[in-house]
Amino acid sequence: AAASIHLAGATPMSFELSPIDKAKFVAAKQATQYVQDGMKVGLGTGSTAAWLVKCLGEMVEKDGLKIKGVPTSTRTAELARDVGIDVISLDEAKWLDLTIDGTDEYDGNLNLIKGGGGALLQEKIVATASDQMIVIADASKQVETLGHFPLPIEVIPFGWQTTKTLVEETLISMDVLGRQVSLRMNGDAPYYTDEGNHILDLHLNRIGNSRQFSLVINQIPGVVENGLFIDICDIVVIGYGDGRVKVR
Ligand code: ABF
Repeated sequence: AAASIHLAGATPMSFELSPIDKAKFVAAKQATQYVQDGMKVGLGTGSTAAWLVKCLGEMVEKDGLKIKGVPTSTRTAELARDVGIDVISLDEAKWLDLTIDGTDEYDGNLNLIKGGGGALLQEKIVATASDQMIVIADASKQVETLGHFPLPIEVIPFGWQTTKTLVEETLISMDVLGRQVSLRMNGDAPYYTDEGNHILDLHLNRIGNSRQFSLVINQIPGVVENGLFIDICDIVVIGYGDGRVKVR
């Protein structure tokens, strides 16, 4: 399982990948086929999206691909610049041709849970501002029903404990089975998103009606956004550890 990629101006390297990294890499590589000269492309966050950014960087350097990239996090912005992608803001781009991002879960309707990496707010804004959203994932991200992965919701720091209580009461009123809500931590301190907010992780096990759930959660004062991506993703490119790729 050797992969070859040209990283950040260094000489091309060949290296062995673990099956999970190989799966992420081949999904990312396959998704680059949707990227064409002149496109404005939303660049996702996470380890799978990082492969995509590296692959696109290689195409920019080696093949002269001309794209503008709109990153979904400071981490991705840094990586994109490092590999030579022309980075612009969403306000400069206004509208995007395509966004390619990873996910934490996807179901049979291509609805998603995202935000395990903490970038769900920018990811959702950027994906929504795109003509097309492509998700790249290894096969372990596929689920029958969303919710096994804890659902992240971004909340403003002001009164976050009150917001948490309101979220818990909402879970009870919606008859959701799993009701544990935890503040995401970064060591001993609360985690801060790029927007200066906190994240509550909702351990639900199963989200029956994800569309309804997303609407109700976003009504709670203090909640900025949740990690359910409903009707946003158009295509999922699934990579496997043996190098196979499937498109849904
Ligand atoms: C982003 O990165 C997030 O929305 C999701 O939480 C995470 C997936 O990370 P990885 O590709 O490392 O599994 O796409």
